[in-house]
Amino acid sequence: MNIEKFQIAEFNNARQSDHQRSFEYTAEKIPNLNDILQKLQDFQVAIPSWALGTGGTRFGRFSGSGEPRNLEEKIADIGLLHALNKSSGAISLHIPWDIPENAAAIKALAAQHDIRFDAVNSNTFQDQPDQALSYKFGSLHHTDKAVRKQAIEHNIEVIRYGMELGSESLTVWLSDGSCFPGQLNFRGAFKRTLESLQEIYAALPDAWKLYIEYKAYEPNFYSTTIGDWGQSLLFASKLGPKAYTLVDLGHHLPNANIEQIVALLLMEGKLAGFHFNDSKYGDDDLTVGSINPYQLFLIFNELVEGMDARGMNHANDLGWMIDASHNVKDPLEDLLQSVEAIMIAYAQALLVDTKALQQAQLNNDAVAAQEILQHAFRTDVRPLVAQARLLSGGVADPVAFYRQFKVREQLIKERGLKTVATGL
Ligand code: RM4
Ligand code: MN
Ligand code: MN
Repeated sequence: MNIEKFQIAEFNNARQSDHQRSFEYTAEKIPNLNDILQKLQDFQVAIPSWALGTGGTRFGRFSGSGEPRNLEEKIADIGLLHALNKSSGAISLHIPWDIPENAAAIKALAAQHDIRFDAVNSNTFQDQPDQALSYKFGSLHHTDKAVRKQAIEHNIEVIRYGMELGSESLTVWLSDGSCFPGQLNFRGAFKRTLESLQEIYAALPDAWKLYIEYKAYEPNFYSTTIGDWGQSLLFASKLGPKAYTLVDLGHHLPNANIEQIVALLLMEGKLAGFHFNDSKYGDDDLTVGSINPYQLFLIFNELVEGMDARGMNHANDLGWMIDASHNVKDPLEDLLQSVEAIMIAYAQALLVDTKALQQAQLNNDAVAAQEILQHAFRTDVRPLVAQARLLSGGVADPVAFYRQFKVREQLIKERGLKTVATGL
């Protein structure tokens, strides 16, 4: 389905005077308003191809309706999101869930929607029906050289797909690990993984980056071979300048200070980027900002401060992606909420009075530091985010538009009630 310009205009006009009032109220207190609006307009968050269908749990999957049946329909879905919020102009593909059979046609379709190709993701955590050897006991760390070779070749194939589409990074997330004490020789597993990653690294084209994702536990429950940011950074440092550590918010042990991790990785020039989601317990893959928006803000605060300290471009110098998959929400509504939560946290971080905060830190003034941070966090920046979206041609309130124009109902008419998108 297409969203028509007149629908957007009609919807926005009905909200214009309300929006204008709240925007002016917030805007008059912001000295660098235009700079902030421009940064918000530039910021794009990639949508993972596996988040467009209703996710399942290991207990089952309750598929939604009107889900995309192929990659073309997934791109169309992201096109819808981007038309509404103007901040979702990128897609991240997971291979082999979404193989671009005809790369040129897929590229052209994405370009029509103003969507570029973000990192490509390999999958050596599941066995595919036509696969020769099993990943039951790992992939890049496997004790059997033949399994490692198969996993390396898969990653190189994923790079090739990415090159055809214009991606410039490969994200490797491994489920490799062990479930019981004694099952695995930790040093052996590390060394084998390093050797495998070295072969993948050698196959990277010049401008490409390798993103190494870590995860504390699950599906292995005793050890994960790339279990935390220290282990990921160790691999990234040994591999070389094209290798970076990727932070997925749900991949930490409870209460981890993620903002501190981010600050240090940025300082070392080794932060790849993010997989955004939120969690109450572990890798829950809940909507980012739904459980702990303050943490998200604190992370963005470190990002903005740390990127500015290195003269980095907020929009382009790190990889920004959502990585969530739900079993109860309409995936498109969930993604609209996710992007909005990210934009809000980013806007709040842009409001932090950095100089005053640095002074408070020098004075060991914890009270002033808290006042400064929470002043930014408690500012209602939704009108700023909406203004940036309107300036880019999007809609004042994406979720309200989606419901008012019955987008899902239209998609069900086009695609049917019983559709299942590839993914988790
Ligand atoms: C993993 C990890 C990866 C994602 C898969 C689907 O937990 O977050 O980034 O590709 O899930
Ligand atoms: Mn992830
Ligand atoms: Mn995950």
